[in-house]
Amino acid sequence: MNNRTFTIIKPDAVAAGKTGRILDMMIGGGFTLRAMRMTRMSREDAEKFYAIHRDRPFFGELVDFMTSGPVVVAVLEKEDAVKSLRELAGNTDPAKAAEGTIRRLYGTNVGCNAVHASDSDENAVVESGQFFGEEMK
Ligand code: DAT
Ligand code: MG
Repeated sequence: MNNRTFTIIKPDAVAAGKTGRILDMMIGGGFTLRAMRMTRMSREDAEKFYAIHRDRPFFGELVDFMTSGPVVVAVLEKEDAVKSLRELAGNTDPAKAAEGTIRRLYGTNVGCNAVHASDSDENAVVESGQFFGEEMK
């Protein structure tokens, strides 16, 4: 169960026309797409997705941002997928992310940072389930 992760190409990157380049980096990095679609998150979707952060001072901004435009949600497969995608995504703050990472290349700031990448196998399953439900069973 360590071969799948979940990603969101966030509204800043989609609006900037970076969807193709980001998917190319993921596929070029050895990931296989198992499910993918473009959607617009409702406030309910975003609040549920980021529920763990609901008491943080940036929660309202985070929900505003994630619902501000279309996103691309996808399930990716690769050996050690969670760790591998976190590395490819880079630090939460694009200014601190390593050269060549997605967030360094395409992130705007710590709040608007181009992509989400699940942080554990358990969360990858929960997050994939929120958007793809039965398809992933
Ligand atoms: P990550 O997305 O790297 O797992 P996280 O789980 O700490 O980071 O935070 C989730 C998202 O919340 C993050 O991608 C962007 C936003 N966020 C985190 N820290 C923030 C901050 N200090 N100010 C504004 N937004 C922040
Ligand atoms: Mg996180």
